[in-house]
Amino acid sequence: MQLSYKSFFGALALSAALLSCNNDGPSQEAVEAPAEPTVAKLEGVEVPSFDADSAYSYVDKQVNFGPRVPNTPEHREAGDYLVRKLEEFGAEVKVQEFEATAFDGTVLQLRNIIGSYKPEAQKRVLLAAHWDTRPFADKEEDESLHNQPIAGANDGGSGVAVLLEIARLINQNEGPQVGVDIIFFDGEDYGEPEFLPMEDREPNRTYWCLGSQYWAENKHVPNYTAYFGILLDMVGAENAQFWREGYSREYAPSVLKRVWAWGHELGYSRYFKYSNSEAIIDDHVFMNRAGVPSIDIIDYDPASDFYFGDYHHTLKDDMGIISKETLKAVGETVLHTIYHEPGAGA
Ligand code: AHN
Ligand code: ZN
Repeated sequence: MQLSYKSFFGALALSAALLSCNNDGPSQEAVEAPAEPTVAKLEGVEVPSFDADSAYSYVDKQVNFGPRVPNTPEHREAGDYLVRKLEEFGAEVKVQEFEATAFDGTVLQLRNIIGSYKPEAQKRVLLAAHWDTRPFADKEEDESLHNQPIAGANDGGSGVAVLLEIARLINQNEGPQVGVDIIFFDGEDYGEPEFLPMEDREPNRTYWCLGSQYWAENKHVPNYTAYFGILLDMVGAENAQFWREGYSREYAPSVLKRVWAWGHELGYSRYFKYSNSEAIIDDHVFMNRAGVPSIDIIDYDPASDFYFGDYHHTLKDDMGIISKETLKAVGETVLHTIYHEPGAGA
């Protein structure tokens, strides 16, 4: 019997979902930091400097719309704003509108929002983040709060904000040699709430990452591919910890190496840790499934009591936990990685 690529991937994905969401399973593994992480620099390239105040203002703007929960006016308005910003920043914008069915049968009206730079360039990099926010504060201790939606300043807001700032900079300066696609995925955070009993869950499928699952099956450009992908998820909390996540190590080890080397080169080793964490179900799983070797920069620390930060999926995830320094560490690291990537002719 032949095990198809997809069912193999699906099985992998699901076992990891169970592990990571329940915060158990094998967790930490220290790895040696390379003596000197080496970065490959392109001569004569000027990397624009990341403006952390600007990025912070984009988090604040999103939070001010209210929770970006699918099928609400706040979600629609925030999505319209993201389309306008990418247009204002000179990207070629495409919007994928689609419906997806949630774990509880609700039909969600979703939009993936895609902005492209140098759409004609053969060699491309894909940068992504999810823009929706979680409908439930299901990790609050107080059960009466479980059905409240979260502000999602970090979970949702931060990744989008860093990418908007990168879009602004690409537009205002000479862009990188490679083409760049920025995708804001919808419906990432509509996975089953923690309080939903196991027997009420459908095995063998994931209700997380609905937008990236749709995109993997319906690319915005036929036969689209990219040289590599970077997913930003929860990249704005004070004292964020980015470990080398399992799928990233498995499917995109060289990308991980380059990004971490830039993080260290730029002085951000307190965020980019040379430690391995287990695999986590996130949009990069479907970016990889779509053929783009992709990593996840995600705030996840198996050495802490919470694994994800203590704000995760609680009402604490608001502007109070956002740090300009963290946004800058991630923004600068990603900018250097893409600006020092040679174009197709090089
Ligand atoms: C799971 O908890 C299975 N995945 C985490 C992906 C996620 C949720 N990222 C942000 N919110
Ligand atoms: Zn979340």
